[in-house]
Amino acid sequence: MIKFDTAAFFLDQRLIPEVPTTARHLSDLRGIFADTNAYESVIIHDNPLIYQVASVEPADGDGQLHYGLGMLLPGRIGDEYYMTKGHFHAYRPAAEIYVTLRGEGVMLLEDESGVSRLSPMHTNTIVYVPGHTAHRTINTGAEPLMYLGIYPANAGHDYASIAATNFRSVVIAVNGQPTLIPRVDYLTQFNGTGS
Ligand code: S6P
Ligand code: ZN
Repeated sequence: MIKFDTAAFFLDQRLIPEVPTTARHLSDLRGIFADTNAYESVIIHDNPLIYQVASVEPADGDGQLHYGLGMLLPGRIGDEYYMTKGHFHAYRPAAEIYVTLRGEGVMLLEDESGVSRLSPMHTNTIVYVPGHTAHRTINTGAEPLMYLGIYPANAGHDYASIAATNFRSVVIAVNGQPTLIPRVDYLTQFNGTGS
């Protein structure tokens, strides 16, 4: 049992709830991992927790902020690391700040024209997610990746738009290093050859 450690996080006198508001298991991430054989070989006997989020929504309306404490577990499916579903904000101009509290990872960012880039996530660093940008959190380390995401109250989630392509790039382990490559290249050349 992995502890969802919220005890240290008081913000504006509000304790982030100890009970996560979202928990996604491997079965919730069907279609996300590129190596479908690797996915099926795990899901047939196990359905591990991949990540959970405790979201806090103090108030709605113009100028308000929501925030969420995320915990993304370490692990891999095939050559890919455990990752979040990823989304655009339903209100496209809404930006977001991610503060990494613990662990090692990368944020995969993809703009509306399909251009991708990675932003590193290390303890005590910030990733700025601009508006109009799909974002997926990826744990490349050996420990749980803990992060705080802070976003406008009206941001919302649009999962469907980016699910259509499932991001145009993948992050895979090549010689143990996280590497960004076009999904099409992974599917045609790299599938099953990473390490
Ligand atoms: C919300 C923010 C995070 C994510 C969380 C889970 O705007 O970006 O709280 O919701 O990291 O990711 P996902 O893609 O499953 O919502
Ligand atoms: Zn977001």
